[in-house]
Amino acid sequence: MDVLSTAPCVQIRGLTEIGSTSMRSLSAVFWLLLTGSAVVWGGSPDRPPNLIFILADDLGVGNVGCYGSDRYRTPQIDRLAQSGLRYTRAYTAPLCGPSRALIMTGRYAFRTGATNQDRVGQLKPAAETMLSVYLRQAGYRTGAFGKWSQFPLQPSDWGFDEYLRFSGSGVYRNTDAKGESYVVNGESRRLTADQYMPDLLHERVVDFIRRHREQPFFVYYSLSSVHGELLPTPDSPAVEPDLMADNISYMDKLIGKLLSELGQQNLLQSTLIVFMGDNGTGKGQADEATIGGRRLAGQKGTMQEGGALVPLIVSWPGVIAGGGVSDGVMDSTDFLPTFCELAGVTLPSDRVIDGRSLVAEWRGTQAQHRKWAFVQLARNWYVREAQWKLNQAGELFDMGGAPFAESLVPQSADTPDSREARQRLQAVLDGLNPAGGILDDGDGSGRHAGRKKEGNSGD
Ligand SMILES: [Ca+2]
Repeated sequence: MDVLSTAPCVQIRGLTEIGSTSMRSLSAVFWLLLTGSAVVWGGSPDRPPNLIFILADDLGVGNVGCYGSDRYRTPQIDRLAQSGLRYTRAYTAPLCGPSRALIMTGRYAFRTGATNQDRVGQLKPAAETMLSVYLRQAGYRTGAFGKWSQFPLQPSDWGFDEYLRFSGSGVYRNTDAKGESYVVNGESRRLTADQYMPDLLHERVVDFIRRHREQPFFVYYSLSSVHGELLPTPDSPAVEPDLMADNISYMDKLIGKLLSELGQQNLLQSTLIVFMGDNGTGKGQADEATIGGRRLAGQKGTMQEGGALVPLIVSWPGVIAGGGVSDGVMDSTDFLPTFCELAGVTLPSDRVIDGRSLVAEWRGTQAQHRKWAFVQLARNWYVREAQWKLNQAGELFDMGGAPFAESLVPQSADTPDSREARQRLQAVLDGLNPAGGILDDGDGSGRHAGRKKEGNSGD
């Protein structure tokens, strides 16, 4: 089905997309004629959706309004959720680099070696293929904007046509040493005193979309927000700013501006938007990221729920029904096969892709696309079902109290249900066999490879 020409006009809480479907269909035909081949659509005569992947940094579920945050307000992200589907059991790795490697390769860390931050920096394009490469092969224009750490090389070495990247994490102003310069398509530029990196990123993303709106595009929009060190935003009060709340609000405002831009460009129906956090709330912020007065168990960098559970919202009006909440387990390796299916790309047969496509679930032809997620950092891992979690040491946890509590179930206290869960999840781990893959060589923190903690891998 060509969503461009047949999707109904929809209203997203104040964001009206005025249908000009015939014009867009003509544009698609024109593009096909221009290129002379349907291969730009991934072998399909229908234009695949634009893909905008917004990745917030260190933003946990307790920082997002529609997840029940007590303290933080995110009206624009909430509006995005109302227009699409919000996942309550989305899992990724509990640290930036390993999490991003899962998203971009669709493969677990014990296969790629991306078990800690340093190891992510050792990934090689000759060995691993990023989502951007597959999408470019299918005719997408690909752009990466924002944080590129902890990946090595430049986005252009990994399949991105265009990029703006800064160094490290959490760059906002040039007052930060790592914020003095940034790189645009290989050219280093100075961040000036009047420039604010989140605004700069927004402008680059909008510019990219405007220039490539006549063909399918993939935007990897990798935010500074809300990784530390946090600074006052342009909207912060001069006196006693609440840095976390202010930065969340500013990020939220920019997402609202992006949605408005897409609405003005008549691109909402033809664009799949993903909003996700790359890992749970950081340690310094986790006590305040409560939901219903309760703190999550664990935080960024831990193997408890607050490490790997992240906010995830997908919006694609006309395909994904609005206002949905999914309690199905979702794993961040799933984006690669999902996006490849949408682009018409056949997955490679020379390697294991761990992710499973979400497309049938989104189209309503399948209830849930998977029963468990796998989470790894360094030499620790677990497999997580909706109600249970089993780790590398064979410890089973009853997750009925998640995300606030997880209860160890000693084997001696097994019920018939827990005994079955133990066997079922152990069979999953046996099948994956993480210990038989690339073993972590680091200090166990998930940050460093083969050396002590006093390195400079960032987080
Ligand atoms: Ca992060």
